[in-house]
Amino acid sequence: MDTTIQLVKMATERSPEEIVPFLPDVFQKRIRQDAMDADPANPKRVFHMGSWAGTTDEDPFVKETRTFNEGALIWKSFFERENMKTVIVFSGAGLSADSGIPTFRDSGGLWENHNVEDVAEHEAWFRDKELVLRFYEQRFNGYKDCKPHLGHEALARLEQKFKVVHITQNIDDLLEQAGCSDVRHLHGRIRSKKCEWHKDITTLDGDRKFVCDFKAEMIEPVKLGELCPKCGGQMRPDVVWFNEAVGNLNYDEMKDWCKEVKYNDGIFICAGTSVQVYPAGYMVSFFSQVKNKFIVDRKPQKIADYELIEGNASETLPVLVDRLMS
Ligand code: BJW
Repeated sequence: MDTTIQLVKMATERSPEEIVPFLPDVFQKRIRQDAMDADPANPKRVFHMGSWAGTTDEDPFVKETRTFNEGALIWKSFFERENMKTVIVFSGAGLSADSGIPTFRDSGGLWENHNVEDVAEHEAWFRDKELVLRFYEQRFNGYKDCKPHLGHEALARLEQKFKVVHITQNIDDLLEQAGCSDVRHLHGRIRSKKCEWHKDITTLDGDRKFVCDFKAEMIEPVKLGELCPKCGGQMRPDVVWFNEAVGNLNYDEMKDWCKEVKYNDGIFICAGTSVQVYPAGYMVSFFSQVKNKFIVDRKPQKIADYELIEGNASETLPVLVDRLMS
């Protein structure tokens, strides 16, 4: 297929982020113009948009008007996002507390009734799988009916004005439920399960047994005896325990975000974490070079020159978000 056609076809089918690096300037300019002009109510215009790509007889868009229209709208939002300032929200258990999910280290928190080393350490799994699975069954059932609160909803509202990236230590999906579109889970997700020999698991002793690639959505809590359909290992929750590497923390990406936030007058919000667990905790010192930065917590601790906002996330976040949006 002609390279031009191929590129434009890609532009309708893949995300802009994926293909921008391959697009020559002249193409970007044209797509930008057409995307800005795209009108969902006027397919004729879309047909016209397709026709500029038709440098050969084989114009793919004559048959794909709808796809191209959808593609154009995705590009439109991409270009609009490009001009937005970035907000990075780093969160922990305190963000979900007002939705009824207990934190770890507060009084009444999870670690008051459980020894961390019995249920959330890599070695604990091999000592007593049943105990660990029972702990996560309770957690799964506790999360099942929880709903986002006004703080989560406020964070979702930020996307009307900013490019927002959530980096959360939480394993619940309350941010997604509230409508947040870019959520990275550093410590895994309660609604996912994986094989105990999954290749994502990296331990300090460099054990080479972790080679399987089976993961699935968790509809019911994992039970002892539920085996991996690929290798026969015991299934486990897809979370990160102590002494397992936090594979989802990409330092290069973090450096890029930090630069962008710092030089583009962006914002960093740290919400509801005691900052006691690493490497996640490094985020707070990493972003301390940023000018607009906040710690939102029921008991915020003084770190560098962060502005401290004290109180429950469901009450303080809506106020902070209104302030940032105005
Ligand atoms: C409210 C509120 C309301 C309440 N409104 N606010 C230095 C560097 C690197 C590593 C280490 C290091 N030092 C030690 C380590 C090792 C270790 C570690 O951090 N240990 C610490 C105890 C010191 N880290 C690890 O082992 C990590 N892996 C690793 O380092 O690997 C190295 C490696 C490299 C190469 C090969 C192999 C290995 C893994 C850490 C995994 C953490 N896992 C858990 C469980 C996840 C699954 C699950 O959820 O069950 O993650 S433990 C737990 O702690 C969970 C949380 O995400 C995490 C953080 O807790 P969080 O969110 O901060 O909660 P709390 O309870 O502490 O705080 C709540 C806050 O909310 C408080 O401030 C309240 O005031 C506030 N609050 N109500 C607003 N309504």
